[in-house]
Amino acid sequence: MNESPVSHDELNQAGHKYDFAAIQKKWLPVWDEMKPFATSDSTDRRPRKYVLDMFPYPSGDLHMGHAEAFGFGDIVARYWRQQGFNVLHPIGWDSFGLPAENAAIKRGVDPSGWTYENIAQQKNSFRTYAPSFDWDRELHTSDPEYYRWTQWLFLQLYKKGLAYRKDSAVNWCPFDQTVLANEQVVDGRCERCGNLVTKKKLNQWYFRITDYADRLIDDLKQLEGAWPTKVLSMQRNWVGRSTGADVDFTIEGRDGVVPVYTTRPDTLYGVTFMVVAADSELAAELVTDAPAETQSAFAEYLDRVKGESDIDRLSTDREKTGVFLERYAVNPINGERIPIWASDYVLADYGHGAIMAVPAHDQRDLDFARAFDLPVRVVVDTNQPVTGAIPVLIDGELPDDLPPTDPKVTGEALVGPGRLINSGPFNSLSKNAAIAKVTEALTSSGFGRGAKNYRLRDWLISRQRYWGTPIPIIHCDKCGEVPVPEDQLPIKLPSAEGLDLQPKGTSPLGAAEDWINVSCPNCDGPAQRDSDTMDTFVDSSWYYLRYLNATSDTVAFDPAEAERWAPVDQYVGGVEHAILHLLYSRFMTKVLYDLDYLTFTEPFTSLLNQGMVLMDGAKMSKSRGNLVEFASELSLYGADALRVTLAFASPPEDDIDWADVSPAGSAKFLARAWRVAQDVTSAPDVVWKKGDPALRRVTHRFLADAPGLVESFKFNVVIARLMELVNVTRKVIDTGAGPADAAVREAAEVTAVALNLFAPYTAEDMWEKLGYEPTVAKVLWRKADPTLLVEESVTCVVQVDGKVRDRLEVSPKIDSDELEKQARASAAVVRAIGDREIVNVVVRAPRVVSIATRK
Ligand code: ANZ
Ligand code: ZN
Repeated sequence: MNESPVSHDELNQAGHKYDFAAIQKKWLPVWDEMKPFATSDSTDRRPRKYVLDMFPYPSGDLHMGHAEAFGFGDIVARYWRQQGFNVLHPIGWDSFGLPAENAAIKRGVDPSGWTYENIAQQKNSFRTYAPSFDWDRELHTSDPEYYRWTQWLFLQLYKKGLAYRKDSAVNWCPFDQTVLANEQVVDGRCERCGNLVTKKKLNQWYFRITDYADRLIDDLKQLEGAWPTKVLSMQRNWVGRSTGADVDFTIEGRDGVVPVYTTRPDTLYGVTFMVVAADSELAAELVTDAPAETQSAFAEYLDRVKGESDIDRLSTDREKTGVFLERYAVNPINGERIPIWASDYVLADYGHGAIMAVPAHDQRDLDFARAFDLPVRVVVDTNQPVTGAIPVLIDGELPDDLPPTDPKVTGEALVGPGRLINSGPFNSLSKNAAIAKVTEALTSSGFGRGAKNYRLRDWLISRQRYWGTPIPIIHCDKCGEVPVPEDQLPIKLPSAEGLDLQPKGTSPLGAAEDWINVSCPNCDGPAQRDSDTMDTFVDSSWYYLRYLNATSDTVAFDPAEAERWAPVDQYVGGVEHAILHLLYSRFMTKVLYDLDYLTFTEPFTSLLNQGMVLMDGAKMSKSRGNLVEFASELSLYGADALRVTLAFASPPEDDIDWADVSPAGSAKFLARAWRVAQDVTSAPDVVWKKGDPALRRVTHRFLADAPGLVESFKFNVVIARLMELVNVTRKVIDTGAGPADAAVREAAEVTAVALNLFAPYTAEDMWEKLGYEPTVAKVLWRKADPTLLVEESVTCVVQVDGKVRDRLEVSPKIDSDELEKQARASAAVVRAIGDREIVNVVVRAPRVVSIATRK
């Protein structure tokens, strides 16, 4: 940070002091009047850009994290306007959700009142912070004008068979008394309140996102290079596509087959036991004929397993537990008889809930085998090289001096590449070749087939809480589920007055008798509304489209507008949304594409994840006592200094420690820049060309470099360069050609236009001082003059035998070798030398090269 003090002069000229509060007060009403960022003019022919910040959740006032994210988004939005684009940069509120409801219960107030008061406060802070929003498109997801269309969207999915209800064991938070999506369970605990999550069987609404699993992975290709690599892989892992084979095992004394899913069909000869999920139906069935002792051991075990989270169950560094079911399966490939165990490390709802255990090559199976002393058989020799020719077997063994490592002894499963052994006709094939060959053999013999599996589950969208979008379904005894006719939308939330919002496992809406009891749209008989509300991730899965027609009461959004503006060119927000929000928006976009409402399949073309704002190395929080309040920083330093500080602190992806930055230093820099504009004495029509050439070169270098830097999000570098420009300008004013020099005006104007990206108030005030009308936000970026970008050059004379044959324009810093090379390469020089031999070359860089030849 530039810590040089504000000059004496600057501070002492009464009435001419840089006063951020006065400047803010002066320009806010002007901008309110002008609406410089409105995008309502449909005849505007400029090319378009859509710049979007993840909309805030109104839980209180804005915080420093908002200041950072919205500051960065605003730099991008303002930048594209200067580059001649019509930029859509809207704002709204993600205003439904549990925190509002919990806060409302705690304070005994209405969730709606609480929410809209917070919004008013945030809006007020935003006004001062002055991001370049088009306020005419403001939306709140909790307005009936918005959620009417969320309900419409639900109905479109319902009609397509993508919204359905089923009974299932769901994640249940006993504290919040609500269902949680898998995504909302972190380390077995509720993402919101941190309490342990349990399982509960409930009838719930789902969106069939698993139908889109392949596309959710494959379409990530469109985003490579434009989304952070980390987010791309988080998306990929969340969907978790795995490829392998299903193998059909039979069970002694039981009809039919039990398929198991494996990613390693090449290890089929190494199967030494089978494991079924303890909480699967198959386990319950198999144990029924077992001795009473086994049955009670199993029942006890099952009780324990029911309280465990999937994450714990899959963990590799956990002691293995299980119960032998006294039953045997038969391996279809070699007829071998293997014992069947029940354990928690196999999940009931992945693959088929049963596995073929290959302890030699799977760590969890090995841990289990070692715990219960089950056999381990190596079938892939990982000491064998897999490249080169296939080795010839000697006595049925690979010709290897190094015997295969024994995992039963080492405790480490052999998971790497190698060649097959102990595997009948597949011996000596490489692991990868064997995976293909065994799958083929299974398919042709009818014992199995290639298969895929996904970690992704359908999206559980129903919540038993009040403050959300009501699900537009009516339940009729006669007709069953009846969708609410679209012309009856919105189904408005009843007033919270008189409703008990305390969580108790059923939706509070069920008690709103006047609301819940309706007549069936189909048969007119008595019926009831669905009392659940939707997960707020449904609201935010499509909001980027609603901005396009935020006030329409005839459509959710107009496909023609979507064609014009969408997809979003630049999305800005926190990495905490790297999985869910992005996954759901991507899903909804694909659904709307399939329904012919959209012509693109990915909603956000480019993504910027800002880092966090820390204090003293830790995440800010009230309880930790290191909370820096946005409101107090804003009144201490002003919006511009805050914005500059955040942009200057580091590259935007990195965390910022507020203890290490200097908003006061930023304010000083802004005062210096502002003072330069104040000092300019030339008129706007002064001829720049006549200005100080050195200053002009710095100005134009900046003009040339800044766009690329902004586009690669190097905001901190742009500010550093701007500081340099201001310093050089100041020198010319104070000790050089003086304030009347044309180059000083040019530099001041370029500074104002560039500062519009980071410090809009200061920029606007400078622009006025330079003699222009508002607003500087609409001024286009100037093109750098290429003649000012080349380094200064000198003329080098090249002589051959005393005669000047060429003149080269070269850098004054050129070295002798390079200069000689250039001289010898000159066509005129080559011609002058002809086929004579060079006997001497004298180089005096950078001015002269003299070549002598033998005559
Ligand atoms: C035999 C085998 C041998 C396996 C080997 C792995 C290595 P992903 O990649 O996650 O799809 N598996 C299958 N169903 C399971 C379930 N319901 N719960 C827990 N584990 C299950 O992993 C697939 C592998 O995980 C499968 O391949 C299976 O173990 C196990 F050397 O089969 B494998
Ligand atoms: Zn009916």
